[in-house]
Amino acid sequence: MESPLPVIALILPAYNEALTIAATMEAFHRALPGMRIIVVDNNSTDATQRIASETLQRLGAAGAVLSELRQGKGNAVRRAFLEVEADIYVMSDADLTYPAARVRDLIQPVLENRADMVVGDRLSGGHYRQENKRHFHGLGNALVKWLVNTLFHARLADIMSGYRVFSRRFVLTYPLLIEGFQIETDITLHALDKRLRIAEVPIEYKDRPAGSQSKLNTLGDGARVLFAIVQILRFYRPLFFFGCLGALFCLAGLTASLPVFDDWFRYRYIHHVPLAVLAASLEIVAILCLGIGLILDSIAHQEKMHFEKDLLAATRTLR
Ligand SMILES: Nc1nc2c(ncn2[C@@H]2O[C@H](COP(=O)(O)OP(=O)(O)O)[C@@H](O)[C@H]2O)c(=O)[nH]1
Ligand SMILES: [Mg+2]
Repeated sequence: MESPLPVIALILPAYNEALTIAATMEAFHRALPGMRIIVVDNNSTDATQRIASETLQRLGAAGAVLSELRQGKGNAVRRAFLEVEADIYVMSDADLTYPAARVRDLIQPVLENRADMVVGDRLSGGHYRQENKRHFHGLGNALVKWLVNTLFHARLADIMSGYRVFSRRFVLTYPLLIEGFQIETDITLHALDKRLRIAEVPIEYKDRPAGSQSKLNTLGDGARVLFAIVQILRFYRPLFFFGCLGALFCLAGLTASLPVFDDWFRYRYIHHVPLAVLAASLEIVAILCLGIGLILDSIAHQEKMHFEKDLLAATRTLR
């Protein structure tokens, strides 16, 4: 008996994309007519929702327009993951920046069970650098990418692409806690940390068409990148993170203790009493940091054990 055709669902989170939503849906429908199209609208103040519903009808495509009240791309994708049953999930922006025509190339590795997640890589072809007008944005991304690749001994080209394909197993075992925009990085980190297979497919990337606005603000980017780095280290390398913090406190404590030791060796008496108290306190904080790092490290280890068990269970029920 031939196995039934896999159900493929396209998830398009959309917030105020009236200008581009219809063209995006059409392009994907043309590329793969059997695909279900799920648009997750998120309190758009323009006609996104109406246009999406009309387009869905006009194309005669299976799918739905969901409306998620909690704002944020992460919340929208979560809603789709919770509500939509499929064998393969495709995620893309609703802004015409990603090439819909390449969707078959992205699906193929998952279809052939060569990957659990496929990422449309905008960077290898050089298109993103040409098209993306926000340069600081690029610099911050490069820094986070370097950190992620170094921590996980990986060589990923694009960790923040919004064009991705997931296997059903991936979606069923990914705990989506992110509400907003860091969702792409979070998914990549999850895949690396849990040793899921990632395949990258170089794609072309176009800037948004004139008049269409990105929902990312570049102003807060520096802070956002720094925050992202701290979060990554805190969650994925807690011993390293708190160990470094501890080392800093230890060093500060030693520096504060120099005059104290000097007193002791010269006069056999301590004149710098406040400094002595400060030094001792800093060393206690240093030890605390190390202890916190050790505890979190073993919690992370246990989490991984639980995940591996869930993964096995999910895999067994999938068959
Ligand atoms: N549902 C929903 N979609 C969002 C939200 N913010 C952004 N998006 C969508 O997520 C996609 C990526 O956002 P975009 O502004 O293009 O980010 P960029 O590609 O990094 O510039 C687009 O399709 C947006 O419409 C949101 O709060 N809710
Ligand atoms: Mg976009």
